[in-house]
Amino acid sequence: MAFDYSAYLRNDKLPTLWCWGCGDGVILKAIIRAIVENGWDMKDVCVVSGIGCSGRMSSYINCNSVHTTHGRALAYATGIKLANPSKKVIVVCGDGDALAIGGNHTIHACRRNIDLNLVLINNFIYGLTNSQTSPTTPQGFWTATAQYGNIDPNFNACDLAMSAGASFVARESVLNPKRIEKILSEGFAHEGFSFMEIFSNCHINLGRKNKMGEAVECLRWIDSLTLSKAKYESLPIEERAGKFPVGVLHQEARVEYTKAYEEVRKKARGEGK
Ligand SMILES: Cc1ncc(C[n+]2csc(CCOP(=O)(O)OP(=O)(O)O)c2C)c(N)n1
Repeated sequence: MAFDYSAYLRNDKLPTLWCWGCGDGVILKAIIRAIVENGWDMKDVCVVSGIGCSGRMSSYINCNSVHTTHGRALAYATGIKLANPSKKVIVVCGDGDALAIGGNHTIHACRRNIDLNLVLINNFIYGLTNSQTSPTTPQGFWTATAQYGNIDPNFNACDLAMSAGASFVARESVLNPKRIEKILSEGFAHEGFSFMEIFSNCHINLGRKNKMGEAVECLRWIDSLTLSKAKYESLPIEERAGKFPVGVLHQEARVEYTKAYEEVRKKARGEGK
């Protein structure tokens, strides 16, 4: 039987404000399926988002939600989780939101290993505001702020998350909705900071402006960037530039922040050792 999304959506907010064919819709459905797979009660789930096309996610899922300021979703989410450690907190950010203005919050959330689930929708551009360069925009691409081609080197967000200490790191692309569901489901089940990057198509504000005439060309371009972890690791280092492995890239058990914080609270109350 077809999955009934309507029970998990704010149906009065539909249709979404996203452009036709935007990958954000694929990710919205995968988030819902991963919540259901984990057996989470929607009353216990909180979706926190920043500002951007991706930020609209918190408006559409029918649960507790906060649509916060640009770049500060993880700061809000950290407060929500510390005050309510039993709640399941999902944070949805764009590449600009989580890696530019909010980059600082991202690295420190990874370092603390707080039990938040960051879904980073990487469409390689500032989508909502019409095509400014983001930290993941490839070199040479046209953007509204780099009209002769972007010269900034882009960084690999999953490598950044691993170096900063995230205990679950994974990547997929909107070309594989079932695999997105799988990594989200595993990331949601993981205790600690889960960093899940999804490559998504902004065929309007990235593709079309970079001479990818059709949405499908933008998807083909995304497909050309990704390969399995095993294939990536078999490549000589000099051939890895511009390629991104997909799947679960890192998972470890590490002390979770709200648990450590509870110990501090006990000590402060004179209950600890
Ligand atoms: C403090 C602040 N600076 C700038 C903006 C304008 N602004 C809104 S969304 C956005 C970028 C969106 O890009 P991204 O985070 O990659 O998300 P996308 O729209 O691509 O999903 C910017 C610069 C803002 N709302 N607040």
